[in-house]
Amino acid sequence: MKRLNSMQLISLLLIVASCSSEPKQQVIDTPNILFIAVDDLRPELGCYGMNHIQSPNIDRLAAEGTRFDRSYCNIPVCGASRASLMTGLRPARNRFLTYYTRADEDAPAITTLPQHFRNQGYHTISNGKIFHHDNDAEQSWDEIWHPESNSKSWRDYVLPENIMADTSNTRRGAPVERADIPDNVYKDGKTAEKVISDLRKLKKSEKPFFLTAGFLKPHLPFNAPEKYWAIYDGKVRLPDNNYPPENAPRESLHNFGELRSYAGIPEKGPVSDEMALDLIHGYYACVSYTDAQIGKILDELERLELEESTIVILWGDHGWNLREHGLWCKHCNYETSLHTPLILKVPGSKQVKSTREIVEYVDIYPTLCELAGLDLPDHLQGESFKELLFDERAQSDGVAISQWYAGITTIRENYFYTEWVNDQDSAYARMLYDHAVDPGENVNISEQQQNAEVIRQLSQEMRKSRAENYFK
Ligand SMILES: [Ca+2]
Repeated sequence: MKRLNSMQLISLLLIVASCSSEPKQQVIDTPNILFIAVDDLRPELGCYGMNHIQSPNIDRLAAEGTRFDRSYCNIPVCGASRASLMTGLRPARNRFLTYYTRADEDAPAITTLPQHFRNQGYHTISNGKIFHHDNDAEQSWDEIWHPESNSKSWRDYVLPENIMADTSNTRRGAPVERADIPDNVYKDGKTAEKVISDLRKLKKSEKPFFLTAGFLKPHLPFNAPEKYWAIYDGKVRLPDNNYPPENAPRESLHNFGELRSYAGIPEKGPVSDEMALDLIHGYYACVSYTDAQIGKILDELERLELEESTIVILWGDHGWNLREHGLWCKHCNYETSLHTPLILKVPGSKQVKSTREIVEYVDIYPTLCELAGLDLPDHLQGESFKELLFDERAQSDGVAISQWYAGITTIRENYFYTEWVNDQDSAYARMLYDHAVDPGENVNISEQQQNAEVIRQLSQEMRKSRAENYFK
């Protein structure tokens, strides 16, 4: 694979050189990696057919690479999803369950994705939120950098009233902030500038790089500069399904505690329509703000002529509920929490534009290794989906398994099946949705007799996937 990549790169560079009197890119035999992680970004983007969202830069990347239409995180919470993706290990009964999980505590002997590249001679840089804030796996990196906050907490407010109200983790400032400030005042603007300066530095280096950009928005609080809010003034709509699915098990729903800690959100009960519109507006503003920062980095990659030697991957760590099922935040087994944007662009190759094959986040580690011609560490539990990038007829194994505590979701074809299991591995609640007829997951059909065989198969699939080490 390494040789093939080199050949492809060299061929491309010869073509580029023949078209120009100036020497272009230094020929390298190992592609760089630009690894863009976006916090809480669901696939509500222009390139996913959502024309009400302004995301021209992510759309451009998607147009040049492969867009994955059925990509799923393995666990819908920031720290655990990242720990799983970065180690290539699935969450299990006692692994990667919570917000606080440290990758290096849970799996001390595991070589992380960037660490593996580092061991092969790559220069690795962590910028912003890649692992979970300070819960980083330090052995992975040559350099670690985090942007400074404008306020006392990580929530990075700039308006005095929000800074005043944000006194502790249980008494936070407003869930949204609309401030007429330049992009680089908030953390993500600073991150874009840092990554750009890294690109300039790395351009001069002999070593290949694994450079990351970990953007914090659209994570709460939805703080974005005024101009990104203005895009959506008067254009935000509420979702149709502001109610729990028919026959939904109570285990599938939660009280969106993450949102309730913000000022102005009621301690219990639903969020008002007015507040819901403001929250959705803020989320969209943050998506467009982050998209603009990504654009600055992609522009610099092109300007430095590093595009021809750099693989670009963009992913969101999990989905988000914007009032679907009456829910907010992630932390559940509905598709809104599990479905993620994933885009991969490989230089020097004609790529498949998009694929509806099912992939999951444990597959990213082996895929990047294969694309860079690196060996696959023995511990990996996912499968490379490299073939999907170049062959329209290629297929994945067709299954994704995601977990939120005791609830385990098996995704196959049009079925989304969740089973809640106890310590004896016996199910005490379940739900099944058929996206062929119910893409919004509004009617749980797990107790309908005609679905018994489908459930038996999906349940078996789930147990097969976990057999390796789930109960350890
Ligand atoms: Ca997150």
